Amino acid sequence: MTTPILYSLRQCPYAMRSRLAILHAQQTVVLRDIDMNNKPEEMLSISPKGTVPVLRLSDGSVIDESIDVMVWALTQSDPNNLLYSHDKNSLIAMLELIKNNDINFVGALQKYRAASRYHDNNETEFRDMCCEWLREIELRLSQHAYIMGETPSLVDYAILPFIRQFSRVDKKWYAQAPFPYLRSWLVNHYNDSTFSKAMVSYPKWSIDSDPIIFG
Ligand SMILES: N[C@@H](CCC(=O)N[C@@H](CS)C(=O)NCC(=O)O)C(=O)O
Repeated sequence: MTTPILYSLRQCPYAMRSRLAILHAQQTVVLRDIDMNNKPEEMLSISPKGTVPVLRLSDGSVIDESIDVMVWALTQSDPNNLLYSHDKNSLIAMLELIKNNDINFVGALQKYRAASRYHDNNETEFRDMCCEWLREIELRLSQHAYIMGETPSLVDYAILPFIRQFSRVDKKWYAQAPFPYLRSWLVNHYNDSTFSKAMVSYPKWSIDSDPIIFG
């Protein structure tokens, strides 16, 4: 039985969420942190679309959507019940929320980040678009400690890397934004050893690198 291989990128929010799920699921993978300007043939041959994360399982099958990597990992083992298995309808609701995040929030976030980088006049407009989603999350976090309830779920780890990105665009604005529950939720995640483990920096992978066991 060979260990699954995860093609990853430290700062990529999609790769980050997959690493978080792998750690929470107590799975072990061989991690290959890639150079996006020189994507490895080994990865492109199994996933020609060229995005990270890509997970190659021991049976040769390939998972190349971050949310599918998360669900795969937690289906293997879910000691903290991030899939809320006690409630049959939860997974559907969670995937719906994550889809909303990935389409609407991430779209606005990319525009906000670009506007900030190029000192574009539209920065506030795009930030306001992001805030529509953040208000929804803030409301949920004002009712319970995590997005879906009193315990963490798939949604928390799926959207965490994107909220982190948002918080770093304009740190001064974020620090006084009307999202106190969101801020403390984010800080709590930062203080979690699993988050630190997911963010460890590894040398870039090349064909003659020693394998990095992650998990
Ligand atoms: N829908 C994909 C999106 C992944 C994605 O877009 N990852 C970025 C890096 S953060 C990427 O690989 N972009 C391709 C590139 O930069 O060439 C997923 O959820 O896995």
